[in-house]
Amino acid sequence: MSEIRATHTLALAPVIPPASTVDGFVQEFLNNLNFRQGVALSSSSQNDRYLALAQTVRDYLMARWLEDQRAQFERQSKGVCYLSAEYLLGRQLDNNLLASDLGGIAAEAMSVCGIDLDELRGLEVEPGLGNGGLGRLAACFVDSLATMSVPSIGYGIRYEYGIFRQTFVDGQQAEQPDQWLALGSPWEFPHPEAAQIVSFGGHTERYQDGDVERTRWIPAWNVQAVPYNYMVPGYHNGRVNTLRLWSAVATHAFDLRIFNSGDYAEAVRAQTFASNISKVLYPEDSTPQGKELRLQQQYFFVAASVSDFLDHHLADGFDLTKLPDRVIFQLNDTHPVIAVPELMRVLVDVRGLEWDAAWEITRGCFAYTCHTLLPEALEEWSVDLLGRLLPRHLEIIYRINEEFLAEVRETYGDDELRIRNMSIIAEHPERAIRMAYLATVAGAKVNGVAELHSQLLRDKVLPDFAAFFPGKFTNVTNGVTPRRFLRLANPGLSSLITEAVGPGWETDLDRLQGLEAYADDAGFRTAFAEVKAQNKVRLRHELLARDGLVVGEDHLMDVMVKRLHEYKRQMLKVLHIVSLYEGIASGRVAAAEVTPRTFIFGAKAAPGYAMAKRIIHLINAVGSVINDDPRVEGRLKVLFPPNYNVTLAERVIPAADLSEQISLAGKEASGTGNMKFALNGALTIGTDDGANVEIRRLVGDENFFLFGMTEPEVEALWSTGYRPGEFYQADEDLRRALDLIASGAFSGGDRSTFEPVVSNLLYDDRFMVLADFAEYIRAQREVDAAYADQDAWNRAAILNVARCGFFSSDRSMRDYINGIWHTPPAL
Ligand code: GPQ
Repeated sequence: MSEIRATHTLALAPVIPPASTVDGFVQEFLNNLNFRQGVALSSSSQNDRYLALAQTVRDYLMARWLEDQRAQFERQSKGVCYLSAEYLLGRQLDNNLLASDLGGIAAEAMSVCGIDLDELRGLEVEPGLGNGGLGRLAACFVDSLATMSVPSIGYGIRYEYGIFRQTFVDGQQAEQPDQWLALGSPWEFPHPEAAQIVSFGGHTERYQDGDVERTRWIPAWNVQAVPYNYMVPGYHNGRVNTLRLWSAVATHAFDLRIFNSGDYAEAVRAQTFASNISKVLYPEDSTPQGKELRLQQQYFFVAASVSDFLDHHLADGFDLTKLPDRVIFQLNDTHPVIAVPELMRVLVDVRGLEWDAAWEITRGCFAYTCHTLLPEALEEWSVDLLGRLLPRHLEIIYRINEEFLAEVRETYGDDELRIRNMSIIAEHPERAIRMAYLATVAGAKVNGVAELHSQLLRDKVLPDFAAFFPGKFTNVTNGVTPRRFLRLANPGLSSLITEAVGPGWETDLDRLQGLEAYADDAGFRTAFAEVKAQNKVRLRHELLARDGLVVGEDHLMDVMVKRLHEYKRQMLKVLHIVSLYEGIASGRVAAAEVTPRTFIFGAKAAPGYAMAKRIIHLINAVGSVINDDPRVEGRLKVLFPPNYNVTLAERVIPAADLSEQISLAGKEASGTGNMKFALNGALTIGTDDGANVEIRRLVGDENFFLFGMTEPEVEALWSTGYRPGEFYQADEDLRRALDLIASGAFSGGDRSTFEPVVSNLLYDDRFMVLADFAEYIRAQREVDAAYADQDAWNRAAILNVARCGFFSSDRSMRDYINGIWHTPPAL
């Protein structure tokens, strides 16, 4: 009795946050430093102080977090489970200080203790649990969901090593392990008591359960999934949502059995084997990796997440047929799609539902977001591999496919070609599961990530499905969180915005429209230019301290930061730079006539992507020649700080004048960097691709430098046979630039170093760099001309900011909520 009473009393005990005063903060900080870190202030290291500070911020958020978890359970209202293999979070300290409105108090408290808050900020190693846009989008979305008080959980993997740390050795990319956990993360809360068992391998068997025949899976091995919770605080709304990332460890049973048998080495091997599952993030972006371990990772985290939700979030006696009214599992690309047969397995094999009822539930519980148009990036798993690893799931997928194709037959008759095209199982080159098709068949909705992308997805990638499932396909244009990418990254511009339009724009970004009027205010334009100049100075200091790189003074800051991929066309940018350089170096152009520019690149290449790594090498090689050539001194600078990540993005983007968004039309699903630049007052030079289309429509043609073929033009050129050599022959500037690279001018006279890059462009050029070169150069000349009139440039930049409120991820969330999820905020 006393035990029950005690628990009951404790359950009612309020969680009391520390006092929101400088004194309260200091007290809590010292407590954490002394009693958790176990050090005195006088003898504490900077890392001790960082950890104690982080713990203090956590303490303030804790009461709200616990309360929100309790309230979410009690309400049982419909919520979102966002399933994503990646979350590219960026640093937490600043974000959490901002969200909880403790920035001012913390700064004062630290100074009372004789500590420089900025220095502590710099110690945090960002959790880089994602590759690029897809992972960063997930991080923006959970931020917005918390800020909008939407009941939601983000589920993912706690990789022990996130995206590799990039260094350059002789200009070439080298990859170092990302030891983000080396000094411990103060932001995570392990919950071993809530571990889930995830099974693999083995076989299935039928058995008689009364008068029904059922199937059970007899797995061969399993691992424990241990959840780690992370706080996701909403902005100034007192909400704290949860991000729950899974870590793999060997199961106790497995362990004990082997330990008891006396085989210590085998037991340790089992441990290692299990923990391998969450060991490292695959550094691939927009290309699938057909690796067994990757499928293990995918199944590992979705199986744990689905069970976690069913076991811990549903009220006792919950009627599972009502599940679609209680939860929507959003599939962030195909990586979590194995959750579909997993939910079917749990409902049918474990919970004993009939197949049809289970399928009805499942179809109501999933929605799928596609993030690509590259056919080679659509995941497929060989039947052989999937069947070995997840035999029961393969059976379930076969049955889903069989029933789906029967429906297709009902509609179209025995149209075998169509049936083969729509089958979830591909037959060539090997039998494989098309994960995007499975997601499309199961999902209540399927969305692309920008208008053009969604249209091409419907018309080009999945046209048969769009015809068969009218109403299933929809668009949600991506967005970015204005808290991190404007308020935190650009305090100068943020203050200016607040002065102009008043407070509150951080959660209602359409209010940026109020800046429109200020574009014509000369005083405002001056203040705006001053902020941009200060941001450049800040970047200058940062790059000097971080990498010893020197940004040109009073230069146009021309920035291309994103993953290195041929379709994104960093090569086009390189050719522009080489062309400018060649003009000066050959004496045909006077250096004084060239607009002084600093080109900044940031890009990681997938370690196995040879061409991407050659392009990185080339950029560095071009940079070292140009930066050392006295003939261009003061006019051109090429900087490539290594290890571009969220932290660096927050410095670079606010300093940019020109945003390079130059993918081949029809290849970039959306882009989100493009939105961040425009919101920070950079002008875009871009193709008619991804969300560029919407940016240009909103900011106006006159405030955007458009160039290049449209998607239909690209298609037309392909179908008539694209011969890049003809463009080379026809364009003298292009010839000179390519010839200079081929001559070995950037490789110490060695013509072989960049020969593969040059040949690739001349004889293959899948992404039509040469075809768009002339237009790109033309547009860059327009940039130069526009930049010459600083006042007009600033006006255009202000209009970019004023007109891009649409690109808040809060708006994306509203679109998902209204069109797909139907999960109202819990206010
Ligand atoms: N994206 Cl398929 C990734 O970052 N990784 C991937 O594996 C795939 C897509 C990006 C995509 O290239 C960008 O255009 C999008 O803006 C981004 O996803 C978010 O939707």
